[in-house]
Amino acid sequence: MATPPTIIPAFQATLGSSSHILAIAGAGLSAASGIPTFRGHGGMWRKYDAMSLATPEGFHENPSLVWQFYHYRRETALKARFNAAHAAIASFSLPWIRHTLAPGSTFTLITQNVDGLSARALETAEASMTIPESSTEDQPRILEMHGRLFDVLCSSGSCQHVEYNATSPICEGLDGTEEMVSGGTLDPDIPVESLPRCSKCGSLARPGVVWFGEMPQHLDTIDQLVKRADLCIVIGTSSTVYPAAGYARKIKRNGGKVAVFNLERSEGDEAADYLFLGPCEDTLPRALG
Ligand code: BJW
Ligand code: ZN
Repeated sequence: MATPPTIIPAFQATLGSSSHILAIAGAGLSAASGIPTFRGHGGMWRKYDAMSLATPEGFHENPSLVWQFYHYRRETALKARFNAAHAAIASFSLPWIRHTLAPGSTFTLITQNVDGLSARALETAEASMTIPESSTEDQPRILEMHGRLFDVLCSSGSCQHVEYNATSPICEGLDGTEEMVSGGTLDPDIPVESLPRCSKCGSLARPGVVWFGEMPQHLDTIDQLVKRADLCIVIGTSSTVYPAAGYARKIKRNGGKVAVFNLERSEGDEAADYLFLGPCEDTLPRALG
């Protein structure tokens, strides 16, 4: 396939004439923050079995393995800092900044990432500026469609209590086991009594992330936003996991434009009008700046 253009002024002209902009992000957005991706070089699914660690069946089979993996991911995310790409998106989320490039436009970031770094970048951007009184918006700035590492969910069907818990370590039974995981070994034998428990009913808790075969979050809102979007910015995702992988093509079919920011060629290129190859922490701040 021919390479779509990589011309920042042409992309910015499209930004300038867009009314409803969506960004769809994946693990590549957080790569520069030291969070491993899933499928590429050094990807987690090359080292660990996705079906054992990221499915409800895997959790049912061996919650010890799954909790260790997610404890390691929580500890890594807690130590990480958001990078220049998160910061560029966060600034662009603020209407009074975005409207200098894309007057009158709306914007939402739909992220598949569960590390919370985009939300942290947005909080920082919002806190660093005085918000003009006229800046009320009726649509969310971020939707974390695959959940959040720091949400802890009761696994009992009759309770379903969810709470935000960023404690480190989340429980004594997992303390220090992150060292084993980073070395590539998982301990299948931590007793369930020593794993995180629901603070309401005492049942075994699970990570509040969306596993294969589960329904992603905010789908109704996302479907509405995808229907009306006229520009889709695809950032650091292999575009292989659905439904997220289908959004750019839907927007393109509705007459919208697509810009892809990725280290390398990906499935998302199929729909691309613009393709910015390279680390998004370099390309995105230039394109949105
Ligand atoms: C850089 C970079 C840098 C690196 N700068 N770029 C056939 C057809 C359609 C669907 C299915 C199907 N068969 C099965 C399904 C369903 C399944 C699915 O899509 N499977 C595929 C594998 C085929 N999907 C589901 O089960 C989903 N639910 C669902 O479909 O419900 C039913 C339904 C929904 C809607 C309508 C109707 C019905 C749920 C999917 C849940 C995915 N869960 C995970 C784990 C989350 C928790 C956790 O984090 O542990 O989500 S799996 C993993 O993959 C994680 C990610 O969010 C997701 C996507 O990965 P991502 O982000 O794209 O990462 P990578 O590693 O793949 O790519 C990184 C990219 O970055 C690369 O391209 C690099 O080049 C690039 N990069 N550094 C720029 N510095
Ligand atoms: Zn409970």
